Amino acid sequence: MLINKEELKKMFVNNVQTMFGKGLEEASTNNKYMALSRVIRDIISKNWLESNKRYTKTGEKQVYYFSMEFLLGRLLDMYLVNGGIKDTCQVALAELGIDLDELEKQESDPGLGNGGLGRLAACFMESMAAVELPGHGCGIRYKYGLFEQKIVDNYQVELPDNWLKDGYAWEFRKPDKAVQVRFGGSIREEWDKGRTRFVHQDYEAVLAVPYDVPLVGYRNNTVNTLRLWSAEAVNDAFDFASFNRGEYLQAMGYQNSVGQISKILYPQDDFYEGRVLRLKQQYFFVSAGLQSIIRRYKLTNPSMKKFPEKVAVHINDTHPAVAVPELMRILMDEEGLSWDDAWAITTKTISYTNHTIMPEALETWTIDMYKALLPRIYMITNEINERFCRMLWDRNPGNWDKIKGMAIIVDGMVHMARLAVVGSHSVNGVAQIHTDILKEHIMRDFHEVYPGKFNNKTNGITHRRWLLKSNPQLAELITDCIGAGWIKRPEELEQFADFADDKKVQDRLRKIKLSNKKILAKYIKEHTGVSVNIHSIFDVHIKRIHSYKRQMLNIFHIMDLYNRLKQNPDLDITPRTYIFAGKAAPGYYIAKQTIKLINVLASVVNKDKDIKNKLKVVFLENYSVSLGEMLFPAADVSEQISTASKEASGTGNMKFMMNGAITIGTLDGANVEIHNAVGDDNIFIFGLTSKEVFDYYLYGGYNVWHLYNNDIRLKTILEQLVNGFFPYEREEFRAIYQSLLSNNDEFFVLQDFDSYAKAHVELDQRYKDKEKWIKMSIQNIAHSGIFSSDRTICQYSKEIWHTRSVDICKGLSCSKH
Ligand code: 26V
Repeated sequence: MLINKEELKKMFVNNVQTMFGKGLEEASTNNKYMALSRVIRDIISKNWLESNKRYTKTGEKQVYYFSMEFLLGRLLDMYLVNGGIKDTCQVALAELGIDLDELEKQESDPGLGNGGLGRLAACFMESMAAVELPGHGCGIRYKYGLFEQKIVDNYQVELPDNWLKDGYAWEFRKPDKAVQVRFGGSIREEWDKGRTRFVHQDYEAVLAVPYDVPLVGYRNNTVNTLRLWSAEAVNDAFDFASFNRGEYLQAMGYQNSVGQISKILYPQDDFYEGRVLRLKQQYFFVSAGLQSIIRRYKLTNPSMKKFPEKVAVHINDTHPAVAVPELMRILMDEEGLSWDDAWAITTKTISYTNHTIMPEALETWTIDMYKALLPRIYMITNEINERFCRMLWDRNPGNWDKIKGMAIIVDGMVHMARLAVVGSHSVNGVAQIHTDILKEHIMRDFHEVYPGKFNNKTNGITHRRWLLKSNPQLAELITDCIGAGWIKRPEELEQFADFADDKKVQDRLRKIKLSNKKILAKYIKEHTGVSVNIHSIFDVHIKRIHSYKRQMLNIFHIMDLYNRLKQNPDLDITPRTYIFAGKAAPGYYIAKQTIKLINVLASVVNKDKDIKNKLKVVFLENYSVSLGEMLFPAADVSEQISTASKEASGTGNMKFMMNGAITIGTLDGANVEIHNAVGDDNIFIFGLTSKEVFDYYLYGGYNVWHLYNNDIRLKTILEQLVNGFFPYEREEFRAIYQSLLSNNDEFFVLQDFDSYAKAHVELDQRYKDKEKWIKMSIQNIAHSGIFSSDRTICQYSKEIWHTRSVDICKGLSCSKH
């Protein structure tokens, strides 16, 4: 983006006056933030227009990434960095006596996602713009994002996330692009000119209004679009008519039910409940998104035949899987295509990513609900199912069990993952081990039928947000060593390994880590009151709280360390600060108890003078993208300790690595590939392998009582949960105790305890050798390039979407050329 300092100052001061009627002296920090965002908005809009024009002119294939969640994080700083105007802006403001950092903190951090899946979508958006792909997002503009978490009396308390309360600077409402979405009613069949017409009647119509957010590429003038849909009442006429008929309550009921659709993000992740509102949300944004894509396509394309050559629709997990029957509906009922033509177009257009193998996350709807809410979509889904089952019958005549295990509609339920596999041309997992598990276990039968559909795309993260923006000192060090090429070509980070033995680089890296730890320590003190030693190991475990992610294993290990320190305060361990953050789904009792246990343990450990400050435990409330940006750069150790086979990929693991933290982890998800990238010497691997886990599930042989009775450390810890060691929670923690002992420890916490503890001993010893440790850190940073989402996106583009990049400023004068 092109702007000079003086221009920027002028625009900024002018905005303060015109927007707030104030001079600079009277303006509040928020006023100034709003005024600055307006300047940036104006600059971005120019490139945005240009990008869209260029896309139309070149007619290149467009990608639409459909996702229920986009966990964007704050945007102002990313816009400045990617637009190449951060320095200009910083200096311009400084000359006006304003600190840019302070203004940036005014921006709300929209929590429009639960965790990994939503954050991945946001990283993908950033990378698509960076590699100049015409790729856009389609989702929901939730009025309330994921709840704000507070810790009160050691418990998690949920508050609404009212991220829109002061307005949102980066959205552009586009009422002229609104479309209608229809729910309920019934289908009447009419015979019309030799074919059946399906007429949807007595439906409830909802208006989907788009709010567009610009996605700015790194110094390339590309601006893509994230289109978030908001639900509104169709028009006032309905209300007036009802009022006139005295149907006030009915009219209000309609308004109310419409408002619900885009009101709130469901706060579970990896746990599915068949709520009708959730299905409504899914169909709402999918239908609106597809309608607007087709509307745009038809502006320049006379026939639907070429649709798959011009449009790729990617569905992020099964949440948007109704895209399959919805696209069929539009192509047949509105565009007049035959079933076969519509099916060919639909399957060539849609591709699907699976993000979890957890059975409790699989989406299935009861036929009754699906049919009542989406009658025409149900008919089409039924037809897809029948044709699919017939094909299966031809392959396996008489094998009902097999067909039952694969049918899209069976036993009164509609199976969305099956619909997504059958209705798409590509199904991918998000890390090699995850894809292998899909092919060999969870989707084995489907893989047999469609061997060519399945492929792997290991996740990635945008190194611009997670390194360049959030760890500017480290970014500068890397650039000083290897030049700035890595920002566009993250694979060049590899060259940083040449500096592993360079004492000056080692020393600078050590200082950078320490300075990031200092910033975090200050935040910890301010938010929890706990003073932590910045020379202790910062051991960080941040992610959603879930049994399979095994925060419990970490807690048990801390309890064991504490017990040993109580026995021997002179125990030779490096002082440790254990840092946790993460939200628990509001209805997930054990997860909430886990948070309580961490907090209670913290209060016992942190005030105990006997252990000579060797251990500190903190839980930071309200984990978010912004908090992550402070935590990853300050971590020494990254906890990635899920039960092998359960974590599809993980992306936090990549953020830590990129910031020089060392992983202690199981061979699960992308940890396996991180291990391959850095080698045995630069990571601490422990625990059961996924094969061993599967074998236990299949053949049995695991007995938690055996471990309980034979490992005194475990027996002690488990008893401490219920024997008054935590005096006020004596009865409360019995649920955790029981979940482990009565349910035979579903996630093998006890089984992996010993090898986890041993890995920590090794880690502690390695940390004592300062030089070895810093070399490990350099190796991790240097080998993190392959985990950039630029790499991931290029693979999706080449192997799934078949899209090409578009140079927005070809032939124009811009900052890139
Ligand atoms: C599932 C459900 C089920 C219904 C209720 C609401 C809801 C919301 C989200 C989800 C998705 C859970 C799947 C998920 O987040 N998977 C994570 O995806 C990451 C990106 O691929 C990956 O790194 C994590 O390992 C994986 O757990």
